[in-house]
Amino acid sequence: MEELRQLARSAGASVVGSVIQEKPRLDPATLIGSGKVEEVARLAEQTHAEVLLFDHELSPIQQRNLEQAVGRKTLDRTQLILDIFARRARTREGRLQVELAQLDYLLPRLLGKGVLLSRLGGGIGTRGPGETKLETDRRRIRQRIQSIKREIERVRRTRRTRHSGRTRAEAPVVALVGYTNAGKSTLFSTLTHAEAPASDQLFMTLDPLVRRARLAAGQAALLVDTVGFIQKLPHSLVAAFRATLEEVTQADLLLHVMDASAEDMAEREESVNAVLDEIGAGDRPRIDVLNKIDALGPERRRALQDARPEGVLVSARTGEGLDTLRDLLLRRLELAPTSVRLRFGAAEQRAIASVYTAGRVLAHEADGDQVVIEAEIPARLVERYRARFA
Ligand SMILES: Nc1nc2c(ncn2[C@@H]2O[C@H](COP(=O)(O)OP(=O)(O)OP(=O)(O)O)[C@@H](O)[C@H]2O)c(=O)[nH]1
Ligand SMILES: [Mg+2]
Repeated sequence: MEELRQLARSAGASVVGSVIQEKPRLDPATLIGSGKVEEVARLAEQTHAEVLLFDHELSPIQQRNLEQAVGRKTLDRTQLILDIFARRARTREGRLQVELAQLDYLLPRLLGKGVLLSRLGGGIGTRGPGETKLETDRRRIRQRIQSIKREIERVRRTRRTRHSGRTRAEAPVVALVGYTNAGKSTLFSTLTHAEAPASDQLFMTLDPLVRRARLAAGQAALLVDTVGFIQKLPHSLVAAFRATLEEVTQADLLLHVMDASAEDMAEREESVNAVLDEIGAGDRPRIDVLNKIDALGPERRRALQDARPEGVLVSARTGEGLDTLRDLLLRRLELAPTSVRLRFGAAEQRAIASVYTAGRVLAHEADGDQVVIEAEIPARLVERYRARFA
């Protein structure tokens, strides 16, 4: 319930009351029992509530029945999350992805031709998908879904071209992943000296942000800040954000940022692992970053480190532990400068130029119609160069 509260606040609502029902069998018509419906209706009246939020998924029928019985707009957890995403989307790609997720959620819920999209789709605000024609039918929605998918695919291809060039030449890519509110953006800002908006609201970050992080003299990595995950993350959102999350599946290394001060850290970790598996990033090399240790006493820190010897304890806020994290990154990313002697054909200008970008050239000499270069390059690139230019 605390998480639902936080979600509600992040969607711009203020919470005026809450009701819990423990019930072994859910009511197919209204989810909660009829007595409970009356109790909720009374509470809504007393508190002047405008919206009802359910932590549980509602069927279209349940949603309609509840709205009629209580006379209030009624949303389930998925719709609430979609609503927050719709508020946060800034870039064209982000907006397209959110709209795709909303339509995907709506499509099976259209009860018949001509159902009002605004009623089903609009969240706490009026952020339903489309916003253009409120009355529409399935066929039009399917067409829209297709055209959004094509558009997203186009954006994705552009990014991929940019990305592969960047990755090879410059630096390894490290993606920050984790539960929403774990402190990913705060850590990102500290490591890159950039300003990624961070706040106590859930799903603050939507669009991925890439910046260079200097780890030691002449050694850097590209850091990617990404959208956070949550328990019961709507499947349509994961699917819609596949393009964005590609940054994660292709990263050289993942930093799994966890809020070590959260009581349910282990459950959150499970949720994150499930999403990582779903997007095909489950097998990426990973470092567990246990964040917010400034909020823990010495006892709990010790217990935490004992329980997770591989994890790195940090505070993105105070900077504690970040040197250890940087050292570990340097090692895991194999960034240590390594001497190589390489031989190129005179025509291989691009490859020669790439050595200059990748490392430090110590000597560059002609040998007949060939070019011999002595350089120091990151250890991780040594095999790749030696195989072709020995
Ligand atoms: N005490 C403490 N708070 C932190 C620390 N790091 C981040 N926070 C706070 O945690 C909240 C969430 O931080 P963000 O960096 O926005 O978290 P995020 O993982 O990027 O969240 P989303 O983008 O919403 O998924 C903010 O209020 C931060 O100030 C830390 O090391 N210690
Ligand atoms: Mg963030």
